[in-house]
Amino acid sequence: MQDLYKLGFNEFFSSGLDMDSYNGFKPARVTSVNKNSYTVSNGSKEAFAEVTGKFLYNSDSSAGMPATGDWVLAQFFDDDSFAVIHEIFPRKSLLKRKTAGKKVEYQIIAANIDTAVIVQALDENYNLRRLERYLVMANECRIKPAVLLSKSDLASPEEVKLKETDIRKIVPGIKIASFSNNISGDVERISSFFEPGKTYCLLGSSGVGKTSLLNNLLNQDLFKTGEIREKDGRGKHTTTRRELIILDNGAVIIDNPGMRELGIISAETGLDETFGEISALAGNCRFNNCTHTVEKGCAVLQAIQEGTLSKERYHNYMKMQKETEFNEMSYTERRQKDKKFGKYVHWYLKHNQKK
Ligand SMILES: Nc1nc2c(ncn2[C@@H]2O[C@H](COP(=O)(O)OP(=O)(O)OP(=O)(O)O)[C@@H](O)[C@H]2O)c(=O)[nH]1
Ligand SMILES: [Mg+2]
Ligand SMILES: [Zn+2]
Repeated sequence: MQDLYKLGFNEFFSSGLDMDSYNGFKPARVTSVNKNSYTVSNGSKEAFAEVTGKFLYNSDSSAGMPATGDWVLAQFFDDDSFAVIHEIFPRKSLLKRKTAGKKVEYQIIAANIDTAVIVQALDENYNLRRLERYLVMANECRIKPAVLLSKSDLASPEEVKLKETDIRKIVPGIKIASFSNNISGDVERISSFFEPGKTYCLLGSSGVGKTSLLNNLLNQDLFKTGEIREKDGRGKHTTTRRELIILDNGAVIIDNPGMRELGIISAETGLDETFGEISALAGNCRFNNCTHTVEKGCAVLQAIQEGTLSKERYHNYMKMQKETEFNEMSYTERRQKDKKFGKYVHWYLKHNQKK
């Protein structure tokens, strides 16, 4: 059990499932998810794992299946080298995003994350508007965000300071660290960013140096990193699956494939939290149903005019607001259609089984 606590297990999880009724089953943490299989760890050893048929039969969405970072109850075989997953412990948090492309569906990123670490490189990749998008996602999932700025070797110390200050302006009090993977010993300097017993998820575009950071933290080239494309300076999506790794100091990190786009579905809380000052201003608009676009007496527009709210931030807010409204609508429609179909299947089975 000691090893499990090292992996982040705690009373929150152990009190969520009556473990006595699972005689002989043991808790383990999902370290990676493959097409039809998983790897799980008991803190000292990794095992190949599969789910029971019950999972495949019962789960109507990907949220019902184990995700990287999940705590599960499993039955171990063959000297703990193979496991069958029977239950998922109640989750402390679930990080999800809209799937890439036109489909309005959620994709599970990882479970039981304490901090979502948004990684941006201090080159053209640095972008406050994209940062806000990641913040909305983290806040919507009620996961604390933090920021890591990589490739500090490509910017002057003054520039790094300035960028950190700009981020603090939009998210007061957020934890930020800047570092370079290319300066020897620099990653060591920021290693206390990752606290023992906590689980971190590295998020950001392809090529910002997430995996390089992980390798540096582990002090070995364990995972593949990729060259940047000459043409546009972007990464090549070197990391292809989420992977949970435990550092020597006891912090747990999940590396992720770089994200191309970050759409959002229904993110009212996330937007309110990320754009707190805009929500507060909206309360002062003359009309209750103010759209903050053309109305007289709009406190949001007034703030832009007075220069206390930046136009770029306002536009980003409005854009995401529209996007979430649109996606929310199609998502609800889809769910309703799926539900109707589910009911039909149920009815059909009931009426045709006895024949
Ligand atoms: N100059 C500079 N280059 C870096 C730094 N960190 C990483 N790189 C380079 O950036 C490229 C991409 O690094 P990766 O660690 O593979 O990036 P990633 O974020 O894991 O990318 P994906 O796995 O595709 O999401 C590699 O060529 C690294 O050598 C840094 O701090 N400074
Ligand atoms: Mg990578
Ligand atoms: Zn208004």
